[in-house]
Amino acid sequence: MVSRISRFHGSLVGAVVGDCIGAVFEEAWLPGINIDRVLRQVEKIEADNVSSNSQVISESQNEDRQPRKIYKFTDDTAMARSVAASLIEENGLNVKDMARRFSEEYFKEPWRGYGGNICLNFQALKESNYLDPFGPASRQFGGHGSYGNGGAMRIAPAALFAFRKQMDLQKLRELVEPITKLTHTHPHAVQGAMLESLAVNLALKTDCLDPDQFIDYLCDKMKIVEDMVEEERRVARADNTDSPDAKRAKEEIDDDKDEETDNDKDEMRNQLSYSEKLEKIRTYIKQELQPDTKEIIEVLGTDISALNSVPAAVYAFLRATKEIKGIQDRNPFEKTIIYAISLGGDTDTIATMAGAIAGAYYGIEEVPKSWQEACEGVADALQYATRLYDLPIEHQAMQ
Ligand code: R7I
Ligand code: MG
Ligand code: MG
Ligand code: MG
Repeated sequence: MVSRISRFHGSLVGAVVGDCIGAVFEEAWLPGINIDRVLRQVEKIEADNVSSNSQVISESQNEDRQPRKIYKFTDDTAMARSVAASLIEENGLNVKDMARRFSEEYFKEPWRGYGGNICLNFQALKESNYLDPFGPASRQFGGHGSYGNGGAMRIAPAALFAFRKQMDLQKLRELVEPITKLTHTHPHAVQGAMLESLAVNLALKTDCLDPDQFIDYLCDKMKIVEDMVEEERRVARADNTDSPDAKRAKEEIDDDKDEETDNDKDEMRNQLSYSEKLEKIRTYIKQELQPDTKEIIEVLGTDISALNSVPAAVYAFLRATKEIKGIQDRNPFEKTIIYAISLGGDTDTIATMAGAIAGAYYGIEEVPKSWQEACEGVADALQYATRLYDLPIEHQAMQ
């Protein structure tokens, strides 16, 4: 059986290698990538070759070997590291500390490939000296907040923390929701971070994976989460409409209103919810023949929004338990990452989320050493995982 510490290491390192390797393809924003092409990239990493490559921005020297390429992590890992560091240092959630870490990290290395609008958020947080850590995010995009996947992509350390503290669904939500709302207040972003954290948390405690049971659990929990998030939003709207703060915020939002286009509204109306997408995944994994990439892109989505990327990451993890042509000789962790990237679109983020789930189930032993050596930030991820694992257990209500 895979030890728990190996799973902690596997999850955070899995997230890092998914980000670093996925980032090679992110900018191309391809609608699906031939699996052989992804495989060739992975083989290149494994062969440790020295040819020039635009993703390579630093080199490290091995004693007898030629200079080795290091694949840089992106914003996904940069933000996950802040989540981990804050939870560890505070032994709990301190939103101002976390907001400060996000923002300082961004201003230190703004070139990590951050989402287009999140940067304004960091600027506003810094200017207000983090006095209102949720304010700037809540005023973005006409007041409904970003629906980007930036909340879900960084949440794995919180899932490990929640596992250590034996949190139930309610406690998990009290942790994940504020972490997400520091930058993303849209319900889809919050629900997406919940789905990713539930999947990592479940993978950590699953000893013998049954894809049907795995998806059943997530489906049940996400139905509850969707109801809770919607209800809270409805109550907040009803409570807030008359307060002076709300009036001031509304003025700022109105200035911003043109950001929410009719296109956005149309898109929202046509989308399946998370639990509906999980139902689709349930159907897929029961089938003999798995759907092709085109169908996954159309039904689950592979873009920058949380709703159109977190389900694809969950599916990649489950898909890797089945035959995938061209990569059958690879272990299931490797299959998860290669398949996740082959879906195209937001490759670093889908691969980081899938990697966090797969690593939490298969453990660090299944993450190839050559990948670990080639990706920046692996040593830190191992340390963060150890420190999360070593946090004191506090008994909270178990389900
Ligand atoms: O979500 P976020 O942190 O971006 C994460 C992505 C990952 O792929 C990373 O790897 C990195 O490449 O970026 O950043 P946000 O700026 O909050 O959201 C990302 C983008 O989603 C925005 O720049 C918008 O283009 C789009 N977006 C929206 N567009 C219209 N209406 C997010 N929310 C909205 C919206 O409400
Ligand atoms: Mg990124
Ligand atoms: Mg990007
Ligand atoms: Mg991305």
